[in-house]
Amino acid sequence: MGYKNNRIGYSDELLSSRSIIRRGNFALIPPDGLVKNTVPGFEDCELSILSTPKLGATFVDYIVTMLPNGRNELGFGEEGVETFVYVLDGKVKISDGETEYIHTTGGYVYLPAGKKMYLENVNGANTELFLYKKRYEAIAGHTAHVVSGNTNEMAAEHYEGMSDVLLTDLLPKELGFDMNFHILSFKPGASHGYIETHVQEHGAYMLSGSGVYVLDNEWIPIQKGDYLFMGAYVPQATYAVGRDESFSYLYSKDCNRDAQI
Ligand code: UGY
Ligand code: MN
Repeated sequence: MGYKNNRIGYSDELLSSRSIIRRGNFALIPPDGLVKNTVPGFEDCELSILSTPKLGATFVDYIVTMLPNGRNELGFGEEGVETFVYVLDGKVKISDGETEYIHTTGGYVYLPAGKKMYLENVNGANTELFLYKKRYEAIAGHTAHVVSGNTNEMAAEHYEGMSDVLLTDLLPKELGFDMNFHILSFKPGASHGYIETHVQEHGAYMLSGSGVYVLDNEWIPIQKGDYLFMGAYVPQATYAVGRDESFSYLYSKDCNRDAQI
């Protein structure tokens, strides 16, 4: 199995953890508790599974370190499942079996249900990825399509009228898409304008800086490299802390679909 942080043997300190798991509600998963999982198809990759339906999510998130020869030639995804990859650090070749995309840090690809994602590390060193999959919820008259881009080349907009909070939408605002990925970036001292309570779920990976997050009225310190699951309706907001670096995170959000009854 092995730990993601590659530590072995006894700790000199008392055992402790910042992890908080409230199944169906929210979870904070810092890197130190993560183990490496073997997933068929991922060769020379150190992969940890984050959110799953067992935690209360309707999607699955992963953090993946591709070693220099890392690859997935079998194809990530399955019938009826959409996939998304974001390059946290490094360089990777991504293919849907027809078209190839080379992406460096900040690059991403969304593949609609029906296409498998093939991956190859072309960095000559490790490459770090964030991966996502979800069962696609189709609606009549609309479809999703392949999207490829790099967030470093995209314009961010002021979030809810606040100039020190920036929002980037990674996928188009089209009804064919049943989810979107976003990056929210808070300058130190910035915050949400209010505590949100909504039906949509989030899986969020902290890209930079640090903050204090309120989840279901618990105030939780959080920093780069941590992962959050926010379940439906969990009250949520953050204050960014620190001096210079913005507190930024990549997150998924379901959208464009009515609630089931
Ligand atoms: O889009 C969102 O719901 C976002 N503002 N949520 C969050 O940052 N927790
Ligand atoms: Mn939200």
